[in-house]
Formats: sequence, structure tokens, C-alpha cells
Amino acid sequence: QLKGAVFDLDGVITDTARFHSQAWKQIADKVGDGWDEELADALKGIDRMASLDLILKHGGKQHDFTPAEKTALATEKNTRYLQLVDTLTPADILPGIQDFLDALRAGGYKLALASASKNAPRVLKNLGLTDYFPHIVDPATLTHGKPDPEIFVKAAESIDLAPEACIGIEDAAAGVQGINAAGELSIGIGDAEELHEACIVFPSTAELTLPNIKAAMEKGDV
Ligand code: G16
Ligand code: MG
Repeated sequence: QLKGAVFDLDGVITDTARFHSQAWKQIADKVGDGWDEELADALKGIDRMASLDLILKHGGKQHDFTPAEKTALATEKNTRYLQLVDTLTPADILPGIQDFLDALRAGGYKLALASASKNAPRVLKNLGLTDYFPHIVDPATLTHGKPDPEIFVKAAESIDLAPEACIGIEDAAAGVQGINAAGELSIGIGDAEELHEACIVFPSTAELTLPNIKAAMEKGDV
């Protein structure tokens, strides 16, 4: 019996990946590092300092900066990122998500947010979705990032549910792995091949509805 839903933010509720990419690319350019789409994809769901480490490693520059310099680069990225985040409005909620949230709420499901982003409350506020998510896992409390199940386990705990009673929704393969390891029902949004580990995959958030989830479960996909 499903009683709750655990949401990833970036790529599920709204597309902040383009802002992360834009802000990180400025840092990569500044340190004379290369940038490509593969690197941008690899940063999805990865926390801020781990993202910087990946970017520096990509350009072979992982040993060129002191911890203090790295903190300054991450802060600079975040300042730029927040300028971009503050352009978000409710029009930037991904297709179908507002209706899905309303349907879940009407159905008595509990909602929790499992985002690696320390800026998640600000993003939700700009989208007008703060009231839907009284339970947001604070990424500062985590010892391990995705694909570790920790964030998804804590999200279920925050809404007093067993993981088995929750669906988890993710657009990143690492996130899907975390949801599976937490014991939740994983729903992937995006490419079926890339997200082949998910119990159910929908090509986009537009297909993310309770009837579609129930149909997939009855079909025995799950
Ligand atoms: C998001 C993004 C990542 C980003 C991370 C941390 O994760 O996908 O690219 O690095 O948050 O963000 P911040 O620097 O704002 O703390 P998620 O879990 O929402 O997909
Ligand atoms: Mg995501």
C-alpha cells in the first residue's frame, strides 16, 4: 500500500540543471578547464563540493587548488547559481508536476523532498511549492550522497513511513539506485535505457500520474 512520495528536485520538479551547468561552466572557464555535456550530466544529483572535484579532475587540475581556494570557487558558483534560481517562477514547474502534487495531496499521500541541493527551499519558494513540502531532508545532515540510499531513507523517516510505502521519483541513474537500495518503489523520469534500474520509467514528467503508476504496477512491470 503506497502512502507517500519522495521527490528529487532537479530534473523532476523543475529544470535547475541548466542553471547548475551555466554557473559551473563559468568556473570551469575561469580555471582553464574544459566543459562538455557528458561532464554536465555527471554532475546531476552530486553535491556542490563533489561537483567541483569532478570538474577539476576533468581538466586534470584536482591538485592545483587549496581547500580554501576550492571553497571560494564553490561559493562563486553558488552566487551565480542563486541569481539564476531567482529568475524561476511557477511557470518553470515541469509539465504535469503541479497536477501530480495536487492529486497526491488530495489522495492523502505524504510528500517529502530528497534533493542534494542546499538551495532546495529557495527553489521551491520561487516555484510557489513551499506548502507542498513541509518535509525536506537537509543535505547538510548526510554522510553519503546519491547513489547511497541515506537521503531516501531519511525522507521516508521524515514522513513517518516505511520505505516500502513510498515511491521515489528521480531523473538520475544514481538517484534511482539510491531509491532502490532504500527499499522504495523507484520511478525514473527520462531515458529508459539510462534508467533501466528503475521499477517504472516515464519519458517525461507529463506522464507522471497516479493512474499511469497504477497501470504500470498492474501490468506487472513492477
Ligand atoms: C542537485 C543537482 C546537482 C547539484 C546538487 C547540489 O541535486 O542535481 O547538480 O550539485 O543539487 O546543489 P547546491 O549546490 O544547490 O547545494 P538534486 O538531488 O536535486 O538532483
Ligand atoms: Mg535530479
